Amino acid sequence: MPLTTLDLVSRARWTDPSFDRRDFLRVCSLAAAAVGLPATAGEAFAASAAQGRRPSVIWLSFQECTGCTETLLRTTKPALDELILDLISLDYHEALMVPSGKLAEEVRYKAMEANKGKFILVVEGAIPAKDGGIYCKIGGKTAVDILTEAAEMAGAIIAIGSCASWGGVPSAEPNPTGATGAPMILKGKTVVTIPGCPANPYNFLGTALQYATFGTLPALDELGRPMWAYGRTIHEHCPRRAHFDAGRFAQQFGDEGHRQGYCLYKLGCKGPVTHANCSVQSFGEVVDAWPIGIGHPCIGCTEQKVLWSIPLHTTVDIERPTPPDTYPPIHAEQGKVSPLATGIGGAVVGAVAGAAWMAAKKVDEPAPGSSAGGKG
Ligand code: FSX
Ligand code: SF4
Ligand code: F3S
Repeated sequence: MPLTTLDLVSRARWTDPSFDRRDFLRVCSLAAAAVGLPATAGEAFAASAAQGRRPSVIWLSFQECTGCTETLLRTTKPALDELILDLISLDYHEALMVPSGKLAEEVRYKAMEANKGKFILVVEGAIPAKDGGIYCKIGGKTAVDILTEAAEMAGAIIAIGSCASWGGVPSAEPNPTGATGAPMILKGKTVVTIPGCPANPYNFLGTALQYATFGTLPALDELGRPMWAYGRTIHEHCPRRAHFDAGRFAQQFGDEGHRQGYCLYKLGCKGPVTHANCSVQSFGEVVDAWPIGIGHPCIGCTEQKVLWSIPLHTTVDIERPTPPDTYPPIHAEQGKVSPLATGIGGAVVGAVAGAAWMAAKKVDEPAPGSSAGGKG
């Protein structure tokens, strides 16, 4: 099998005595922490990679802008070189590998054969299904055929980005190529989807590293999205939420409210109906590197039913437009306790004291059936 440049650099790095293993362990720990896994997962990543068990990754690219790869290029925990040289074996990626044409295809087939049933198949970009799939062909084969064939041999399938998850930008009306997502082509197979346009690289890394190390996939929602990353809406943990609750809204781009960092709901923010974690996990190491962080409303890029379906600056209905009116009092009078609290406190103290008295009583009493007798 012809070696790729990545193989050569990787092997040189592993046999280089100056390569610092502690540094490597640090990288693994950072990777685990960045994706919310416990510190022990970092040690497991490192042990797994040190034993040469770096999983083979085959990365297919179809209808896309390469933004998903671009964001991955900018991570620092781990940096891409650390990821592809130390943690995984990236055996095929058109944008990052040196071979091209026939040689690249050969590399892909050999890697898939050698790692059959074990490799991670990453799909970036939508798949055009209209007219026999003729709108995207590589090496004479349609994207539909390439994907179907690779998926049959893969151990895990991850669709990165909204394009691969459900069609994304290429599927916007009138969708001339019949662009759709990997799960729609691979019906019946488990496809982990990491939507986002582009996808948040840490959501991809967390999923890939979990599979690489433990052979498991995270819990997924009904759309194939990892729950740890897509279980809540942006609105639930948005740093501007306090402004929303207080009724402070930017009314126009550039107005005083916008400059003050007020809530962007009235400018069309889709945070209330968009499931994603970008409000707590930025895309890179730049502070506030996410749409709302730089003053633009969320456009719902992780949601098929929002992005390209609802106009960008149209407001959405939200379940709870106002905060609940049942917050507990914050400023209780000093030195006094409410009758209700006294009642509950009394009941609790009474119960504890009563239980203690009963326990003491039981200790003092002779055991039932003992010769000393007693009332029990
Ligand atoms: Fe799609 Fe990825 Fe949007 Fe681009 O490549 S999810 S067009 S930003 O980035 O596939
Ligand atoms: Fe944040 Fe948007 Fe919700 Fe306002 S509407 S709190 S900007 S998510
Ligand atoms: Fe996308 Fe909205 Fe986050 S547009 S990147 S889900 S803030």
